[in-house]
Amino acid sequence: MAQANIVVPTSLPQELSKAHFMCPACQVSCSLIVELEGGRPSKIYGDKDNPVSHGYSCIRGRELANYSTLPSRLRSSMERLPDGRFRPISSEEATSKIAAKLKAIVAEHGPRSVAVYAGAFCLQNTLANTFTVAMMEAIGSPMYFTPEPIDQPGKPIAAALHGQWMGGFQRNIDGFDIAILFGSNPLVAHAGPFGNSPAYNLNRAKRAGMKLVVFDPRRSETAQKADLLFQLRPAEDAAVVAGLIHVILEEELYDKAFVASEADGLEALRAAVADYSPEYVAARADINGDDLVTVARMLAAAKRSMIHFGTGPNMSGRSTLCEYLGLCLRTLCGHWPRAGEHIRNPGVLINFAKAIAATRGPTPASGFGENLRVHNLSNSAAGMPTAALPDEMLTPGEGRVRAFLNIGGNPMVGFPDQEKTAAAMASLDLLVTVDPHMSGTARVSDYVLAPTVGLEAARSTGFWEQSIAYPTIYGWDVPYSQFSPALIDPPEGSDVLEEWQYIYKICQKMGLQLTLASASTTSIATSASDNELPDAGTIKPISTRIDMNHDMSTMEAWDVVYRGSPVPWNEVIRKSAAGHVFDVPEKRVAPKPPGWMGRFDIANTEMIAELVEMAEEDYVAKRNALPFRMLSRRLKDVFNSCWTEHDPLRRQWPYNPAFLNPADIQALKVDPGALVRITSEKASIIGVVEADPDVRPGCVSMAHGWGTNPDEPDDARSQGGTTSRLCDTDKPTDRHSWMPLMSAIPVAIAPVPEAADQ
Ligand SMILES: Nc1nc2c(c(=O)[nH]1)N[C@H]1C(S)=C(S)[C@@H](COP(=O)(O)OP(=O)(O)OC[C@H]3O[C@@H](n4cnc5c(=O)[nH]c(N)nc54)[C@H](O)[C@@H]3O)O[C@H]1N2
Ligand SMILES: Nc1nc2c(c(=O)[nH]1)N[C@H]1C(S)=C(S)[C@@H](COP(=O)(O)OP(=O)(O)OC[C@H]3O[C@@H](n4cnc5c(=O)[nH]c(N)nc54)[C@H](O)[C@@H]3O)O[C@H]1N2
Ligand code: SF4
Ligand SMILES: [Mo]
Repeated sequence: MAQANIVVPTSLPQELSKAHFMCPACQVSCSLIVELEGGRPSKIYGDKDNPVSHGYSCIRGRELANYSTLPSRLRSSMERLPDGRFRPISSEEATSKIAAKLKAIVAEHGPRSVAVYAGAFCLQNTLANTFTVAMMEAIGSPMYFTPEPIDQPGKPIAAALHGQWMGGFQRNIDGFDIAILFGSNPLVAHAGPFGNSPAYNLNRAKRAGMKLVVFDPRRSETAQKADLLFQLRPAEDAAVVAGLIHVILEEELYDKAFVASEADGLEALRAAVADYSPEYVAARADINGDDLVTVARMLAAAKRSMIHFGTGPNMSGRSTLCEYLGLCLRTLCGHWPRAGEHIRNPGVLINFAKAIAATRGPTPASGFGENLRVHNLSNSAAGMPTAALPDEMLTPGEGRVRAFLNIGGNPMVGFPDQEKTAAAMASLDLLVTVDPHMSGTARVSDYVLAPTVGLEAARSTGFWEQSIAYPTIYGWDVPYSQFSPALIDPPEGSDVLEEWQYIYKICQKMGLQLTLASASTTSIATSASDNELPDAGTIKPISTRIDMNHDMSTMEAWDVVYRGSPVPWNEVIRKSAAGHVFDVPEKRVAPKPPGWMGRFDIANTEMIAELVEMAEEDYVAKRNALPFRMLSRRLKDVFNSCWTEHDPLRRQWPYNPAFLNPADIQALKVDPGALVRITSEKASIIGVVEADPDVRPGCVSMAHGWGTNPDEPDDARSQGGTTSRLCDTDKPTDRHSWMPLMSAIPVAIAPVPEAADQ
């Protein structure tokens, strides 16, 4: 274990030292100060001198001090016995058994029978994800799945249909005249345009003159800071964006020169939004039509804007259409970085493609890579369609997925349609989970591999830097990087490895040859990133063939994974223990090369058809079938299903409350704290009522990631309710991603009789 970043200031008592550490507890990589007493962490807080996180931290980061020694934390791997109980198993024995089983399954059923799910704690862990991708390549299986198609799949899919701007997607946070957020709550989720330290960045942008407009059926923490808030009816976001386009076109406010030079389809788009007058949209979404016109005019008058759709609209049925219309709006306003403009972050660890003020034009949204055997699906711009993976496991025949590695994810509560996910997991010949806790998915796994956690492993900000090429999350404005060596050893007597070490061992024991692609030359594996554009000064991939006969050290793994980075990896290690802004030459957007042919398509046939169909649907009848809408949301203290078992993070609620407007609570004749049954067309769950005047009447707002598996007893008050049970993957909302409704789900709510509430 390297302890290079520990400094012992003279002012501290003996035995007490302080160290900097990059928080690995979510994707945004805050810089923390860790106080160590006798080598163990005693206190953690945000580093106020850090140039990007400015002292920000949340309770999850501060609680890392206790994370290693939580009673629920696995100190060794586990094997499930035939009677369903688990026994501890050494990492050597577990990896040997898994390797033997995987080898036999591949030999008998082919490489495609092995699938992997790179969950949140694989994707954001560069070593884990790079080794996972390399393992799948070595096996020869294309079945690599991520959470993206059940998150905001419309982003990359719409970018493919519309065309990506090679001058970059993002701009400096303080550079916007207006930010319009649809169903996104960055002050809690740290997703979307304000990066980490969201309150600091939002204030900074507001001081620089930015106006904030929020569309959310819930007056969220971010919505409370808005200059204009539209507490719209759920799932009407696409109609609202069509309305904004309608006003901008009707009032001729669009950037005529930019549209003429860069986009095709203006007249078809104009015709398709003709029905979406402010009056029609206002009635449909139950918002103020005059204010909508005001927003359209503000947007058109702005020079720079940020239009961001969070998980709310992406999960409520028209993910691709919302994102697509958002891109059309941006194109109509000409709000893309232009030639000569400063590029937000030239990159420390990541080689970003050369920025050019042009688009290559539309690219296929799906239909490439591997075909699934079900629903005529294929790989898509958002990656392999995760919502269809359970069907792929359950459908008999050649090529069926029989072995499943779940690395840092929790499909049993995260995948939509819990009943089907449970059946799919039960159908497997081998289910392996890499997780520090006995999560819902771990509890149905054959093997649970116990990883190092928190301060026990070295961490790098590379993932967050990658996000600059990617519109879901939002990197930094400056070439910042932090590398933190491991600070502590795992608790004595434990047998835990880093995720990548498990994968490496399994591959060694399977006799596989790994070739690792440098993360400095690839982008997030599933995203249609600028790096993949062949005309834009292509980045040549760097890969390293590993000598599989040697034991790789962590530092060697990092070295390989960041080979070829713009700032040499050794320099990053040397300078960035506390986080460092590197002196990287500024880059600017290059002009469009002469004779360039690519143009945006602002009238994609499929999208125009959906607009027409949406205008024709009987939205009143649709609305009235079931009275409530279940809205997806995030809770401040927990991260999806993580840390829901850790007391300090359950201090406010030991379950996921069903937030309802007080008027609805009264009409339901229940009291706050009572249990209610929430029933969708698919299933029903129990929720604990919490009054929240900020929730729009007719909506119930609930976080996912809680609750038990279908064959375990429900206990809403201590475990919460599993909202994914309400989702129905037999009713997809998108043909590319197969995502079903995961927000704005029609539900009925009824009191649970008191006798049943024990
Ligand atoms: N503290 C914390 N942070 C997290 C997470 C967490 O669990 N906890 N999860 C992480 C993950 S995996 C992700 S993907 C990001 C997500 O980050 P965000 O996309 O910002 O997610 P939320 O905070 O859930 O905000 C979604 C908002 O959408 C609203 N909404 C729901 N349905 C609709 C609709 O139909 N239309 C509109 N306009 N709004 C709607 C909800 O009321 C809610 O306020 O957050 C990440 N950060
Ligand atoms: N109904 C509904 N469903 C949803 C959503 C929704 O809003 N509503 N949101 C969707 C979204 S946006 C996402 S991203 C997915 C979340 O999808 P997942 O990535 O599948 O879910 P998490 O709950 O974040 O699971 C993380 C798991 O990692 C484990 N873990 C924590 N720390 C570590 C670590 O250091 N190493 C390893 N190996 N494991 C660790 C945790 O114990 C947990 O079991 O859920 C999706 N599902
Ligand atoms: S916001 Fe994320 S990175 Fe920052 S302290 Fe919290 S969990 Fe850690
Ligand atoms: Mo997510």
